Amino acid sequence: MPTALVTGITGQDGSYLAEFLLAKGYRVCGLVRRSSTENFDRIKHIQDRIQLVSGDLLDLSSLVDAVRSVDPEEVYNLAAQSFVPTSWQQPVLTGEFTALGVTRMLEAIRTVKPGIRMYQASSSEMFGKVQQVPQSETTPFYPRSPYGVAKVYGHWITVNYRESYGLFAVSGILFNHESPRRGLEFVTRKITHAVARIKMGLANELRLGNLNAKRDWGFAGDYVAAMWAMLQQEKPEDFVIATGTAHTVRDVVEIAFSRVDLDWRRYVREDSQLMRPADVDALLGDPAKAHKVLGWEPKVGFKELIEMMVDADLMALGRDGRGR
Ligand code: NDP
Ligand code: GDR
Repeated sequence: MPTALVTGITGQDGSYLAEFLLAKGYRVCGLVRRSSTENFDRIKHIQDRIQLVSGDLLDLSSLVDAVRSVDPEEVYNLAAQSFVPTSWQQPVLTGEFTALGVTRMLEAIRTVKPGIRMYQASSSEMFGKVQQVPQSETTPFYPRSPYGVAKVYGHWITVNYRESYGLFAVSGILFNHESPRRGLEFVTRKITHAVARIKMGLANELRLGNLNAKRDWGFAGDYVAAMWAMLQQEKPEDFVIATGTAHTVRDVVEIAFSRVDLDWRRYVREDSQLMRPADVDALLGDPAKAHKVLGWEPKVGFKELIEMMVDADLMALGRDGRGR
């Protein structure tokens, strides 16, 4: 039975990846940081089948201890400060988690067990002000936020440890992926959660920033399969993971409101406070290499994804009245 260590297991992707690896017969261990209250909502349904170890990306010795005690064959480094607007408010902390945290994890692996295969969660935000359309593995980076800059560092340090020390360390450049487990602050979930609240009579307005922003949105459950596939290859290589289609924030709004037969124009307000200092206007991925080499294809389409999220938010609200 192979063993995987997943950092960020309490996050959206960590929870889907843990389910995926359990189904493949893995022993799954997750790194969790200390908190005054437990934050295991996304993994409580599998908690009796996974093992949690404590550690923090800020603390190298905790990572060394975690790698030593778990003794994994594979490490998935998903932990990060992942919300782009927060990265302007906490740029140094974002750099510590999202950039230097990667070096700490690579160092822990190099020191304890260099044969480990490591997946690094890189991001389409690295393309930022895009230099090519669509974006592929060879498109130059131009990040537009402290988060994007930190991810570029994480990406290149992963490449560098591969080239310097021969580690099997790969970087998946994933475009936006969503699900009913997406954090409430990200735009798709903010919209679907608000639509459910408006439908239930609990809210009457949704304030949004840039409605024209375009993203290549897929389903998180599909994307974790690509992470695993990258670590099963003969040689370590980086991959773009995307659907190859893009939509605007306005498209998300239209689908979500029409799912519950409401006219979005009556509820949505543009709020300049929610505009970013420097936004990423449009991202579109080219997943051709992943299709060819990994045999990876997304299964859930855009409309189906947004409707799935609206339905889940409606169900959750019906269940506990708060949608959480
Ligand atoms: P989430 O924000 O849902 O989860 C982030 C996870 O990181 C949480 O489990 C969080 O723990 C953990 N974490 C944060 N800081 C630390 C730390 N200092 N030490 C240990 N753990 C920490 O992110 P997603 O699941 O959406 O994304 C997973 C990864 O993929 C991230 O690196 C993100 O930047 C990247 N990514 C995501 C994309 C997406 O569209 N979702 C696209 C491309 C890349 P806690 O619960 O304690 O806060
Ligand atoms: P993003 O996701 O920044 O692409 O990062 P987010 O859902 O936050 O924003 C997408 C686009 O929507 C516009 N937008 C709004 N965004 C939010 N959050 N709230 C709003 O009210 C709003 N109105 C308009 C934004 O301006 C932006 O253009 C996500 C994260 O998961 C990163 O960790 C990951 O690396 C990238 O996706 C790929």
